[in-house]
Amino acid sequence: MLGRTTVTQHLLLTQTEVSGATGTFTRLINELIVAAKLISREVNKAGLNDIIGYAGRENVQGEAVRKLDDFSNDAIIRRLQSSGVLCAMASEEVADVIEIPRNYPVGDYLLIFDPLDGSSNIDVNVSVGTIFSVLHRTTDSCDQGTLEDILQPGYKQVAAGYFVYGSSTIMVFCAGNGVHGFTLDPSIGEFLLSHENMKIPEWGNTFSINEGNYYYWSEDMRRYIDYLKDPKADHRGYTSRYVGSLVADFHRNLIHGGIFLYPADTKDPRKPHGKLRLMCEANPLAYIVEHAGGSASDGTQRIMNIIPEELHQRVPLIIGSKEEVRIVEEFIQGKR
Ligand code: AHM
Ligand code: MG
Repeated sequence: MLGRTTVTQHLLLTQTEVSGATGTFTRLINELIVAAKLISREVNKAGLNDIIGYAGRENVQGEAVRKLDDFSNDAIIRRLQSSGVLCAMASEEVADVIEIPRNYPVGDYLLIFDPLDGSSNIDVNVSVGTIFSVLHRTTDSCDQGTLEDILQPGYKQVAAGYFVYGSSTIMVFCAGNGVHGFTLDPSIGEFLLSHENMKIPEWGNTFSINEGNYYYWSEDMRRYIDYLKDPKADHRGYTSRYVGSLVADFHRNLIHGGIFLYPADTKDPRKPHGKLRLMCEANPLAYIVEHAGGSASDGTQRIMNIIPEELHQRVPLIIGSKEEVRIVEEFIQGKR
């Protein structure tokens, strides 16, 4: 415990390995960490203050916004907008690109985030989280970033990660040199290195999907889930786990192996590609899982190869252990 590396030490150490590093990126991540500590604090005392429940409006996607969604969104925007390292941000909760106010300096990075993933779970003490993606601007300018800067495919991300506000608060992060996990020690307010160089097992026996949507899936998806549950099938048996918070389901599978799926369904004609969002949910987790040795697909292609067309684009997400993702793709592509 006494000798554990803090996240700041870790960032500074890895920064010295990058030639030409200026410390700007470290500043970005440090501000994000401060925002996450503020969110973690609010989540931890959610039953005690008047922050549980709805804010009384809907977001751009027609979903009811909760007070903690608003708090988390504001915490990230306010910490980061004055950091001088970003030229724009985008949030699941905000319709358009979030500009940097004119009185603050502008930098070269872009931050895309889901401020409080799984927030419908907050009233019942189930884990929620923050997901983030970092890009470098494509337009050559010292002015505000644009939608064009934001709409980059996932393989262009320079870093990504998430925080889970669960039984402990953990940050999992990758900037291209391994996936590392840091657990918040609340008594000293520091994230300490707890999971170095994380690797997802190549196989796993956990599947994670909302089976309530079974009759709205494609025939191939139903066949796949039937296969997982078939005691006579040629596998070692699967178990089902579904928290309903993507970050928590993903984090469990990252550690133990397995697969998470949110496929396309016909339940809501406004969401033909499933529920999850490419830019602020699928891409950052795809970046993490690939760097940990797993994979992420929409069933026919790598998530990080998808060229985004709009900010709040949704995408079917199949993510986890490499072999498990491969089997789903075989079902979807008619090879099984
Ligand atoms: P949110 O970002 O608004 O919280 O929505 C995304 C969440 C994911 O965390 C989770 O995997 C999914 O929605 C659960 O959806 P469903 O209730 O349809 O299974
Ligand atoms: Mg979410």
